[in-house]
Amino acid sequence: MARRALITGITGQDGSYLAEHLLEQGYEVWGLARGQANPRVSRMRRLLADVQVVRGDLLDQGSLISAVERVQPDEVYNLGAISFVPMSWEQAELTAEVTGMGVLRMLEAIRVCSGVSRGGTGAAGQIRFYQASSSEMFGQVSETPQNERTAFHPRSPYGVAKAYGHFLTQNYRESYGMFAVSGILFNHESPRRGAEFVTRKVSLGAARIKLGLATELRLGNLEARRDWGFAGDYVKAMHLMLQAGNPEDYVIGTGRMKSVRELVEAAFNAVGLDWERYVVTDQTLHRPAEVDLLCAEPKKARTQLGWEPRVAFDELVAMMVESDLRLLTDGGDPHEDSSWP
Ligand code: NDP
Ligand code: GDR
Repeated sequence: MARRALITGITGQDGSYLAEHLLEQGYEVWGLARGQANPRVSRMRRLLADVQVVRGDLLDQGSLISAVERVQPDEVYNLGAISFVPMSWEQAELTAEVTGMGVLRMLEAIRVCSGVSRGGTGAAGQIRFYQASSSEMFGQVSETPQNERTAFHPRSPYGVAKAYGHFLTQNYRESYGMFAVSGILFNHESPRRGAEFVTRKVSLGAARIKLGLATELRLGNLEARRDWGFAGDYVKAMHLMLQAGNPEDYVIGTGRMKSVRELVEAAFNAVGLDWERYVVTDQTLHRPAEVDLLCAEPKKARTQLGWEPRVAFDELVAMMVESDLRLLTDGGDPHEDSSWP
């Protein structure tokens, strides 16, 4: 019988790549979708016709229990979150509820549906759980590169909520014997990345300027450095973590850092333009507390899971810029939320 996976956050970037990967592996894939008339659900259905949809919201405990009861999954991937860091200052309580407490509700839904009690039972390992933890938990880093033992110092309400979800996942593993793991993923991007995140904002900006649709691109801190990889590579690590013999947490990244400035340079080079003529820095786009740098040490994932990133930074930027040039030339909709500058 096909293994069954339930993915929260199915309408997001990672949800789509993970669903494609699991379908290729022969899984029956279910996506949890919220809202009465969520336009992202119909868009997702067009891209992923074979994914079945179950309604539910990370804010609603009962809906998660019903979803787990209905789907009877072998694996649950909890990707749903408020994931845009600046939004977490504007709506800190909502971020805590969705990104933090949502993890508790999902773990409780699994615990209740599989009849798991304190100390663990035979049923404890039946549903395997993946939590989408984040390198934002490292925040103001205490060492570079960061690995599974590096201390956390989150710098945003988002990072704090993710740290709660991370420790809770570990705690359910230790308290109930659940197969519950966290992937501490560093930034990963793709042509499907939301337009509010810097890589996509830059690829869309460069493409628009190249096509004469815009004359400038406004950005915040150009000195921040990140370890950027390709989302299609990273979802494979999520799946591998749930196939391992033991439930453990893993850092996933490339081990290479680039600055926002280097990202901009690469994107404008890809369209043959000099970025310094078009990029304007804007103080209002700086964050109340910045994460200056993040760089992964993915050694554990390499040695224990056999996972390696395949797409390098320059290739990733070129892929995103080319995709946005095509999209804009064809008159496509970049699915932007214009409320974010
Ligand atoms: P996206 O922002 O693209 O997707 C977030 C998803 O969460 C959407 O499908 C959204 O659905 C869903 N969601 C939001 N609120 C709720 C809710 N109340 N109930 C149920 N679902 C909800 O994120 P990514 O795909 O980029 O990331 C996936 C996960 O990985 C997130 O948890 C993110 O924090 C984490 N992560 C991402 C990294 C990255 O670089 N991409 C790095 C490290 C961690 P809707 O359509 O309903 O809004
Ligand atoms: P991040 O991603 O906060 O790392 O979180 P984002 O792309 O938003 O920012 C990366 C860095 O770029 C700087 N920056 C800008 N960022 C945005 N969005 N817009 C700008 O105009 C801009 N100018 C400079 C930021 O200050 C920051 O330093 C992502 C999300 O996917 C999280 O959910 C995930 O957990 C982490 O990656 C790992």
